[in-house]
Amino acid sequence: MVVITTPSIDHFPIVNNSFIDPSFFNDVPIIDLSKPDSINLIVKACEEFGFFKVINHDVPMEFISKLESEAVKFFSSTLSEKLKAGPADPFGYGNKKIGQNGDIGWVEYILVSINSEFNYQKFASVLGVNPDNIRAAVNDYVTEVKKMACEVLEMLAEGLKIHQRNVFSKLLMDEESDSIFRVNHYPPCSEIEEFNTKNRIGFGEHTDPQIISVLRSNNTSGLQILLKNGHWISVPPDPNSFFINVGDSLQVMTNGRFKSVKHRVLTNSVKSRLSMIYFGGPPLSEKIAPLPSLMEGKDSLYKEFTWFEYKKSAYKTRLSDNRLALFEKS
Ligand code: GA4
Repeated sequence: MVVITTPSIDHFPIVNNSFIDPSFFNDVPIIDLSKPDSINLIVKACEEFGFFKVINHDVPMEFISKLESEAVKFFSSTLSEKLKAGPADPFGYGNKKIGQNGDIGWVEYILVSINSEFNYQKFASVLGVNPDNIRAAVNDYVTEVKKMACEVLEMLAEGLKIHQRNVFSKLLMDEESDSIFRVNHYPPCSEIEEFNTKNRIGFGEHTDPQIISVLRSNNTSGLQILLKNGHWISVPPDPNSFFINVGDSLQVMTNGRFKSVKHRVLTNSVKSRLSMIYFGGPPLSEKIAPLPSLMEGKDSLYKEFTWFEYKKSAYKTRLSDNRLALFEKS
C-alpha cells in the first residue's frame, strides 16, 4: 500500500533547484480588478479559455495566510489523526480517493459545505483548537472570495450586455446557494518514480460542475488547463493572485458561449502544493438554462434541468467524464 507522508509544506528540500517546467504558459489572461477596461478582456478569457488570473483583488492577505497556516498544521498531523476527520462523504477529510466512483489522485484534501451548518469539530479536534476558530477562519476567507467572485460575475454580466447585472452573482449570494470549499494538499512524490504516469496525477482531468471556481495556491506548480487545440499547458503558480474557472453551469447559462475549462493537477517531485478552492454554486432548486438574452435567436443547446438534478447525476460520474453530455440536446 502507498502511504502519503506529509513533510511540512513549503519546507521540503529542493533537490534540483534548476527545475523548470518546459511547458509553462505565460499567456494566461490577467484581469486587473482595479481597471474598468477589464470587462471586455474577461469576456474574451471566458470564451477562449474558460480560465483567467485575477490581480489587484481586495481579499486581505491576512485571511489567506491564516487559513493556509491552519491547513498546513492540519495536513502536518499524523495520518491516523487526520483519518478521524474522514472519510469525505463528500464532506470531511479525504485521502487519495476522489469522489465515490473509483477516481484516485496523489492528494489529500478537506471538503466543507459553505451555507449549510457544517461540523468543524472533526477538523478542530485534529488541530486541538476550538471549532469556532476554524469556522471563523473559513468564513472570513470565503466571505471575501465570494465577494470577489460576485464582482467578477457582475463584470461578466455587464460584458455580455445583460440588463440584470446580478443575474449570475445573485445565485452565489442566495442564502440557499450550494457552494463548497476545498483545500487540496499534494505532497511531493519523487518517491513513487517507479510507478506509471497514472500515479503521478494529483487530481485527474475534469471540469467543475458549479458556476464559478476561485483557486488560490502556494508557490508550487502543478495546475494545468486544456486548451482548445488539445494541448495541456502548465499555469505558473502565483500565491498573490486568484485563478478563476468557468464551471459547467455557467457554460449552460451562456448557451455554450463560455467554456467550462478542463483542468488537472500534476504532482511536483520536490515541493508540496497547497490549494484552496471556492466553488460557487446555485441553490439546489435553481433551473439551469441559457439566459434568454444570450440566445440570439438560437435554440438552447441544453435540456432544462435543476442544479439538484445536475449535481445528483454529476456525483455518479467519473472525474474525466463529460457530465454535460446527458443534458445536451441531440
Ligand atoms: C469536481 C469539482 C469539486 O472538487 C467537487 C468534486 C467532486 C468530489 O470531489 O466529490 C467530484 C467532482 C467535483 C465531479 C465528479 C464527481 C464529484 C468527484 C467526482 C468524481 C467537490 C465537485 O463539486 O465536483
